[in-house]
Amino acid sequence: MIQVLDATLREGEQTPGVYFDNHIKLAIANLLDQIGVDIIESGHPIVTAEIYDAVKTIANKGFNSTIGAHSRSVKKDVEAALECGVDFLGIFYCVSDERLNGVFKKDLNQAIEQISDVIQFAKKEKPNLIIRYTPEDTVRSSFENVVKAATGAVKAGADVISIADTTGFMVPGTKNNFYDYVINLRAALKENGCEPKIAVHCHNDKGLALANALDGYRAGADIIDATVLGIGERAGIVDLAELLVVLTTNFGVEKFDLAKLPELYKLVSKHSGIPVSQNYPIIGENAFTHCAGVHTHAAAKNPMHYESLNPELVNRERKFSLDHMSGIASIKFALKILDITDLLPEEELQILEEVKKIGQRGRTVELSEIPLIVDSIKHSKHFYKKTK
Ligand code: HCA
Ligand code: CU
Repeated sequence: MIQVLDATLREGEQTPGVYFDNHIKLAIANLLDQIGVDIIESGHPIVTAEIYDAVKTIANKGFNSTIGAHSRSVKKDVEAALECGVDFLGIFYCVSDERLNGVFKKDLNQAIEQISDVIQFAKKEKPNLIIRYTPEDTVRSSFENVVKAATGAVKAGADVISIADTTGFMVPGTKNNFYDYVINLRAALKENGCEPKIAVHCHNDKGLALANALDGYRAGADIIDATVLGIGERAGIVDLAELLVVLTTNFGVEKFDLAKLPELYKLVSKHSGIPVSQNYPIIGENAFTHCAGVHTHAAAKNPMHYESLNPELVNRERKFSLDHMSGIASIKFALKILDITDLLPEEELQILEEVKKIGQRGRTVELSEIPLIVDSIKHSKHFYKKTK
C-alpha cells in the first residue's frame, strides 16, 4: 500500500519567510496524524535548538504516524535525530561528480564510504530505525553514480531510496520521466542484490510535481512526499490535499481522513503567511462554487454535470455565486434556498437585473443580500407608485 510522507515541517520551512512556532508545529503534526499521513518529516534537529525541541516533542507524542527527521550525511546530525527519538531518518548526500568535486572536494567512492559509515552507525544505534537515503538531485545526476551510491547505502542498512527531482526537471511522457526512472532504478538495484522501498520527491518548478509523483506511483513507487499548500524551496513540491484526494478517488486508497484537510490548510496558511488563492484546488474559496447561469441551472439539478469531486468528501459545501454570469435559474435557486416564495415572475427578473448590474461592477452577490435586494425592489416600486 502506498505511503504518504508529509514534509511541511521540513521542506515547508525552507520556503522563504516561513517558520512555525513549536506549538504550531505540534498542532500541524496532530492534524497530519489524524488525517492518517504515514510519515511526518518533522524537521532537521541540528539546524537550531528550537527545531531540535520540536522534533523531540513530536517524536514523543505517541502519534500513529511514523515520525522522521532530516539529516545530512554526518554523524552529529544522526546523533541529534536519535536523541530526539525519531523512528525514521532521511539522510541526503549528492552524487554528481561536479557537486562532489566542486563543493565537497571528494570523489564518488569517498562519498559512498561516508554515506555507508553514517548509515551503519545509525542502524547500530537503533536497529529498527527506518533509514531513507536520498542522492540529492537524483534525476540529473549520472544514473551509474546513483545506482552505486544507492547500492552502498542499502548494503549499509538503508531501507528506502528516494528519487529526488530537486529542481522540478522531469516531464511525464518525455525521456526524462518518473515512470521509467522508478522501473530502471528498481531493476538496477535488484541486479546488485538490493530491494529497497522507493520514494519519490518531486519539486514543482514547472507545475508538474503531482503528475510526476503519480507517474512514479504507477511504476510502483512506495512512498510519495508532499507538503500542505505544496510549500517548499522555490515553487515547492507536491500538494498534500491534491495527492490524497487523487489517491482516494482515483486509485482506491481508502485510508485518509480527507475531512480534516480544510482545517489543516487554514492553520498552515495562517502561520506560514501564504494565502490560499481562491481558485486553489480542493481548498480554495471557489473550488466548489458554480458561477455561470448555465452551470448553476444544471448543477442545481444534478451536481455531477459540473463536478468531478464531491465537496462533502473534504468537508466543503457546494456554492452558487450570483453575479453578471447568473441566469434566472440561479435566482430561482437562490430564492428556493432562502424560502422566498411570494414573488411575481417580473420581480424575479428585476432581481436578476440587479444582480447582473452588481456583478458587472466586479462584485459577487452573497445569498444573504438577496432579501435586501427583494426589499429594495418592493420599496422602490411602492415609492414609484406613490409619486406617480
Ligand atoms: C534539501 C533538498 C531535498 C532533499 C530531499 C530528501 C531535495 O532541501 O535538502 O532529503 O529526500 O529536494 O533534494 O529537499
Ligand atoms: Cu526538496
